[in-house]
Amino acid sequence: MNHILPNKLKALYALPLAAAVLPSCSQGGESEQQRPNIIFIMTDDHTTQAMSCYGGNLLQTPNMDRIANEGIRMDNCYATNALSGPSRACILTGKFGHVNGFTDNACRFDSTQVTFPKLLQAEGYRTGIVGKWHLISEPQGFDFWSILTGQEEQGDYYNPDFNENGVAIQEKGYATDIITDKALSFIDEATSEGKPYCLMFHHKAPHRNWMPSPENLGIFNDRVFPEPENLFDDYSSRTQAASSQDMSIASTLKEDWDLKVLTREEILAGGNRLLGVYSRMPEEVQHKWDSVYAPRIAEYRSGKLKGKELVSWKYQQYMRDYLATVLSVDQSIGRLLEHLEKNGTLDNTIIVYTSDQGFFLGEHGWFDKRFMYEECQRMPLIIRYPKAIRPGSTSNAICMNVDFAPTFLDFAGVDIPEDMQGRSLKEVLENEGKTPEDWRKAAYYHYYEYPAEHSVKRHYGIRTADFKLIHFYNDIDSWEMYDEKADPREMNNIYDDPAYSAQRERLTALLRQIQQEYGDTDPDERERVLFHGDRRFIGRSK
Ligand code: SGN
Ligand code: CA
Repeated sequence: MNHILPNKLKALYALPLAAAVLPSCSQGGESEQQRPNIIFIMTDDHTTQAMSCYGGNLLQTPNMDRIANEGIRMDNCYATNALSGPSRACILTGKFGHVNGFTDNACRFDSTQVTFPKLLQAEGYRTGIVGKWHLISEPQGFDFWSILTGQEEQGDYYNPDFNENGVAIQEKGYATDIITDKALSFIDEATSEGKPYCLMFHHKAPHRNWMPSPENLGIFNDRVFPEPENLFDDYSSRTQAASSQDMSIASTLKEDWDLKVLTREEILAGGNRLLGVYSRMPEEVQHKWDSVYAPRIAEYRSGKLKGKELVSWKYQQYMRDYLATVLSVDQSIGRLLEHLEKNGTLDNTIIVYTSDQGFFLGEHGWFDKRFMYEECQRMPLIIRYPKAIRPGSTSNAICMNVDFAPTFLDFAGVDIPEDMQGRSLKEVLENEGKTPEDWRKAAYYHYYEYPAEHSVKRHYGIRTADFKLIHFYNDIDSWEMYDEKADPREMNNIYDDPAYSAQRERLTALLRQIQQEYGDTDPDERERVLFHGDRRFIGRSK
């Protein structure tokens, strides 16, 4: 019925419909005709293994868990390309990278494209983005933006620089706190105007090089985290793509940047990458930093750590820093929820928490992402909106980051452009996570950034409920296939296993069909043409 109603009428219709489905969830006192606010929280590189609501045993994330417990946890949400810029471009446009033109981090986003914030803005929403943007061109479709700049737009953890509606500014403090302050003041302004709003609330954390806040510096230094059972993976049965990457805990983590085993004197002497970020910290924080990292430096230099023991040790240091930055994000979400509760708008706000992609926390011996393996292809996705979502729901529906744009438009009662390639999740969310009959059977993936940092070969593939099929191409031509139920850690490549030949044929046919459907049929050829995306570093192409 929705598609024959004009937008405004649809918006009015949407809520009573949801309320009819979930009578116990409707909120007394608030106007049922109010269009929902949308707060889209996205972190950078936060993975489900580091969220207690996804069963992770590394740390507690009570505020994220609250969103999941009072809303829905999506268990099969996938990035279409596990890299920041590409994921963000898919989210804004509802289209895959080969269509929106942003295929790797060397691209510049064509901001003249239709995006969901532009459409919401045109329908009376106040729109804002705070934090990481990473798409290089200036944001369009936002009434307010304050986006991180520097280090090729990754921004800084301490005293970060921003582009705020076109003006360069530097803020004092810790990025996660500052971005939260900006989010809350946007919310206050929009709320006082009485307009519905859409806020993209995008943290830098927990991106490399994992610098904790002053309060959380060293907070996990007494903890020993469980190692993933495949920390010492030997890649047997996998293709050369797995063994030729450069993202291992054993050898890729840098002493200065990642492990932080430099003394103050060494940092200040220069010739290291820490100097730039260390000198942004106030002196008292530098001193806390020095004392927190001193025992680590001593241990590292004791000469006692060798071989596997050294790798295990590096894993612990990596976890301590990464998880400490996650803790600040969880605290930020706590602040947000409390703020909305106090101003009375919590239940009329769709709160989404996700990350641009997942991340390896030592699985296969790695950090970083990029591969179409489960840990980083999977995105966390939890959503709270009691007017439509029954608290405590979970869902196995296969969704992708291209679904977010149509979902937000749908909830706002705004027409979804026909050329958006994702599908609205509204129906799934309103039905306690049940997968509709005609839902897609697979998530599509395509990674392009090679040759480049971390040396992950170009590849594409599909993930169904039970299997994964991957084709690595460009300077290799090799396939991997996994039985996800029998082998969730993806250790056993069954592509050439005769017992799976029927499934292999079926999956290959499905992959080709999906590529036809999405118009992604000739990856090598398309790479030469470079469509309407504008690249900054030509060197990263062929
Ligand atoms: C930086 C990091 C990489 C990371 C990319 C992309 N290197 O270049 O480890 O893969 O960002 O990350 S660093 O030495 O500068 O820390 S993304 O999330 O933005 O795609
Ligand atoms: Ca990222």
